[in-house]
Formats: sequence, C-alpha cells, structure tokens
Amino acid sequence: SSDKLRHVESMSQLPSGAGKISGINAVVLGESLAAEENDLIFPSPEFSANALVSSPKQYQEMYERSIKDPSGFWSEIAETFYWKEKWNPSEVCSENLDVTKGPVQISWFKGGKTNICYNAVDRNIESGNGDKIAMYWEGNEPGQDAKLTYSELLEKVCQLSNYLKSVGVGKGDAVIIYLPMLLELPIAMLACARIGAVHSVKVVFAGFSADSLAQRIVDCKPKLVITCNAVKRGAKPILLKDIVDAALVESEKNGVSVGLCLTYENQSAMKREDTKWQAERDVWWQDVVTKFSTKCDVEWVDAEDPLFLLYTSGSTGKPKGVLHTSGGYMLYTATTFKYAFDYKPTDIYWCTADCGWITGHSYVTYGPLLNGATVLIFEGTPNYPDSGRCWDIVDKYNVSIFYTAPTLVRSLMRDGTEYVTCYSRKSLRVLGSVGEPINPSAWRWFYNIVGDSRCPISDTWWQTETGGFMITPLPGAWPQKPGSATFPFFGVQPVIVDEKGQEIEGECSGYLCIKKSWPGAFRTLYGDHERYETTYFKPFAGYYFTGDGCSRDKDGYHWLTGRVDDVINVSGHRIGTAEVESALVSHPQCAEAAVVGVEHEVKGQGIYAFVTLVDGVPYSAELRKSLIMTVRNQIGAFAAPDKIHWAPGLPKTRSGKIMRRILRKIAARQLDELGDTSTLADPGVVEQLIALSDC
Ligand code: 6R9
Repeated sequence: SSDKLRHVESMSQLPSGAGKISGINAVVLGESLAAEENDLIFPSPEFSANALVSSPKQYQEMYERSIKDPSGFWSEIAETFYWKEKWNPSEVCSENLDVTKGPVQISWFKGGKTNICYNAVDRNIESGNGDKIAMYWEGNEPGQDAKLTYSELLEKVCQLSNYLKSVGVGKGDAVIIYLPMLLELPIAMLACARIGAVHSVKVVFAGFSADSLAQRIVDCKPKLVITCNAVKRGAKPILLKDIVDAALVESEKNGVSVGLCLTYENQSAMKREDTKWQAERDVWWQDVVTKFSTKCDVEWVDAEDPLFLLYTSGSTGKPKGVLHTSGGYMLYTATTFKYAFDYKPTDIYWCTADCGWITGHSYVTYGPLLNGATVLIFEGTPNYPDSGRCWDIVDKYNVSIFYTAPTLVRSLMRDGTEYVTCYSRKSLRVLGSVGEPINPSAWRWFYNIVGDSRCPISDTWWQTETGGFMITPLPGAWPQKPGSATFPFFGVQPVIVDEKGQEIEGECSGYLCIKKSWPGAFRTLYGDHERYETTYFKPFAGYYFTGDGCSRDKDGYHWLTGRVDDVINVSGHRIGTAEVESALVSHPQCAEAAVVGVEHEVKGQGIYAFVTLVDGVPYSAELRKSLIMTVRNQIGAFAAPDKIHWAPGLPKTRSGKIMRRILRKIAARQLDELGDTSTLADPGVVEQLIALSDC
C-alpha cells in the first residue's frame, strides 16, 4: 500500500538513533502493518531538521537528564524567566507523594518570587516585541474581528488590575470569571494574576448552569464576579447575566453573598438597555475600567502562592477545586507549549478550547503568551455559519499550529471533506489533539485531509490536575502511531501498575500512575487536602494516580484507554456519573437514577441514564424532556443525557450496590456479555430493563 511505501521511504531519512527503538526495523522489513501499533508515520526530514528536538536520540538525552537531575534541568529553564527574588537553590523541588510517609506535599522553587503576568506580557515588551500581535480575536460572525499587540494587551490588563485593586481585591482573594471567548477573558485572568488574586474561570455553555456557578461561588467566596450581559453562540444568544443573577441568589441562600458584579457590555449580542440590572451591585466594565491608569505595578508573589482554582468533575460528589500555584506552573506550561508544538516565533497559534477549561488556561492564555506567541481567540462555534469555518479562519490568519479535540475532528469528518479541501490550509505546520483518546480513523482524517499528510499531530495526554502535557509527541523527534500519545514529556515518569500497585515493565496494560512530581502538578484540592490525598495518592501508595487506563506497546509507545473510574468523557469534558445522577434524582418524579457512559460516534462517550420513576408516575416523552432539562439547568448542556432508559428497577447486589457493569452492557446492547447476574438481589430486573430498551 502507499501508506506502507511511505514508511519504507521515510525510514532512509530517519534521524540517527531512531533505529534503536525496537520494532521500527520490523516495519521496514515489510511485516504486516495491520495493527495500528506497527504503523509509523514519520515527520518529514525538513520538519525534523528545523525542529527543536529533531531525533529520538536528542529526546532521549534531554529526557534522561530531566529525570536524573530534575533540579538542574528545571532550574536552567527557570533562569530564562524573570524572578524578583531567586528561589532557594537547595529547595528547587521538595515533595512527598507517599501517603504512608506523611501528608502529601509538593513544592517547586520555594523562596522564589515572580509573577506570571509579568513574564507573559511585560517581559515580551521589554525584549522588543511590544508591537507584535499577542492576540487576534475572531467573533461569532465572520468579519467580526479585533487584535491586540503585546503593548496594548498590557495596557488593558493594567486598567483592569487597577480597577480590581480599587474595589479591594488583593493578593490571595478569589475572583470568579464567567465570560465567553472575548479578549476580555484572558485579560481578566492576567489582571488577577498581576495583583496576586486567584482566578476561577467558569466555562460558558449553552444552557442555564446557574447551580454549578453557585456551587463554585459558595466554595471559593469570590470578592466579585466578572461576566458579560450576553453572548451569541452560533445563531443563539445566551443571557449570561441572568445566569449570574440566579447564581448569586442561590449562593446568598447558602450564606455567601457577593456584592459586586462587573459586567462587560457585549454589544453584538445584547444592548445595555435590555440587560436586567441591580444598580447597587452591578457595574458596567466599559464605564469603570477604562477610567483607570494603563500602568499598574506588579504584585510579586511566592512561587507557591495560588494562581488559580479550576473546578473539575470527580467520580463522587461535588466538583473538585483543583489548585495551581504560580512558579512551577509558569515554567511547565511555557516549556510544554514550546516543545510539543515545536514553537517558532513566526507561528500563528490557534487552540479551539474555551479558556474555561484547563486547556484554555495552559494553552490559550499562559503557555503561548509566556513564549511571546501570537494567539487566536475564537468566540464562535466551528460549524457556524457552516462546517468550513475553522479552515476559513486558518486561511484568514495563516494559522500554523492548530490544536483541537477529537470530538471536533469527528464531527467535521462526518460533515464531509469538501468543507476542508476548498480551503488552502497551506499555513498549517503542526496539529494537536487533546481531551480524549483520538481514534485512529479520526487521526488519519486529521492528518491526511486537514494536514495534507505533512503536519505532525501532537496528541497530548494530560489533565486539569497535571497543569500541562504529560505524555505527548515532540513533533520533530518521533515517528507517530495514529492514536498513541507516544512518550513522556521531560521530567515526567509515567508508570503502569497492576491492581496491587506493582509497576509492570515492558509491553503491558494497567493503571496509569506518575512517579515523582513535575513543576506543573496541582498542589491540593481547595479546602480539602484530605480528598486530594484520598483520590489521587491513596489508591497506589507512592504514586499519583491519574484515573486513566493505559497500555504500552513493544516500542514503548503509550496508548491511553480512557477513565477507569466513574467519570464519563463527553466530547473531552469530564462528567462524574454521580453529578448527573444527583441532578436527575432532584427531579420530583425521579426516584432513582444510574448513569453510565456509552460509545458515541461524535462525542466519544455519550451519557446513558437509567431512571426509576416515583411509584405511579407514567412514562412520557414530556417527562423525558423535563428530566433532561433538569440536568442541563443544574450542570450544563454538555451533561444532558443522550438517552433516558426507563427502569422499573435497577440491578443491585444484596448489599444494595448498583451493578454498573451490567448497566454498561445493557446500554451498549451487548446482551450476551452480561456476565454473572446471580449475585443480584433480583435477577429479574435485567430482563425488565432489556424489554424496555427501545421505549
Ligand atoms: C486536558 C484535559 C483529563 C482526562 C484524562 C483522560 C482524557 C485528555 C487525552 C485524554 C487520551 C489524550 N484525556 N487528553 N485521553 N488521550 N490526548 O482534557 O483535562 O478535562 O481534566 O480531562 O481526559 O481521560 O484523564 P481534563
């Protein structure tokens, strides 16, 4: 096949040292390429020649150094940033990851004082790049756009910092940001960082998620909320301010009152006259912020001072406030960005993630700006006005690095290649993927169609908790395998362990853990260090447990296989089954609910809910709708169940535990794989459920 030919051809151009990976030679010798595992796709010789890391050998040398001497490795990188006071050289890293030896604790660059906003903005201006574009903005409607140079960005950030200070926000205070992808969103993050305030961005989604916003307000007690009146997503306006109003009423009931709501007037979506207003609490951004000086001194913070809180789903109960600190996170996002995308100063970089996710924190805002990059911020959706929007934008701005999620790739793939091929895309150089495992067919479509078979794909595996990339290709170094995240980033030691927590070597599969800390690691769950230890460090003593399954092939490539806990990954968004269940049972007509993940063509996983109604309530299409609305309102649209399966009863063990294993099989229609049902309190429920499958 031509694919095969390509491998053989590129083998002769393989950078020296690559042959050391066992298995590569086997491909050249013409063995069957049936399995993805044997499919190697090489970067072009020109790409490798110009890459920051251009061969497996070079990667190996750098990686080994980073593991043998982490303090030396990361200190050298830290030197390239500005520190007001240098860290204590004997305390570059101090850690205990072993719960059996005492409290889990991680710190990097103790004693150092710096500021991430200073390093991401001012430092670029001081090095002569003040007139370089820091951010392009592309609005929801084609033709709506804006841009900011680094100098202009600094002025905007300073004005907001000054305003925040004027209303009493200071170091360590929390600020909740609930904004769509306007330039004001990264500006608000940077303004908080500049004065040492702790930001917590809540992602904006279609759907009314006032409850989840209230939950965050109650947890972190912000000094103020920053929002805008409304935003248009595709053709639909979302009234953000209404959501904030409701959330503030709700948090008040729970004893937390916020006296100030700074509201940006997003004129293209809604006029200020139409916005509901509470004069004693609400303030228009445009009325106050612009009055402040465009200069604002930096608040120098400790490397270990908190930078932000980001809430994410766990397998049980309320969302977890993942806490990241300043110094280590700064180095880590900057360094991972640089190497995984083989960043060059001439690149135009676009990451489609919303700033409200960790990907938007680390790889829309901080990582790229710390490298002085030009970043594109896109307010709209990829299929509005049609499915060619992304490539239209790529051509308009000459985007060279395009970083997105498999769910988007799959949905565009379904819409047809003609939406892609009618655009030039010749500016593209590197592609990236994040959020869930990318299936090989989506990988190939992304590579062959979007990237014209010339752009390496960085399939970056990482988590909210890890702050930055953990397992990722370095595009010029490694031949890729479609669907594999390849090898660990510098300083990261992934291990695969069995049920007993024993490390397994060589070709294997098991639970993915990380040995030793890395600078971008989260330090705690806000206000709940015990939950931090229990969730991440107790399952396998001595290791950070990722919650993911992983296998390693004969060549040492890593293949992530998805969550092993009760977390569902829908379009790259983590959703705890428990969260959806508790939203469902809050519906007055729902007696009980059990939620499982099920394979979904576009979203990766879909949400499948088994619902038992209160006695005597009949099934109806309306009730189904109203159950789904309840979830949308409480959590957000992305958590809405794809299927409600009526369940007169749920399969439970005699001790009352729901057997999700069986529900997963019913949801997947794998009825011949139900397994042992004899331990059920009432095996009859299984038949009942199967009978109701298509109701
Ligand atoms: C960055 C982000 C983390 C979970 C993670 C894993 C899944 C993310 C992946 C991937 C396979 C990739 N995940 N990237 N799985 N390959 N390249 O997505 O953070 O929202 O916290 O989700 O997402 O299951 O554990 P977060």
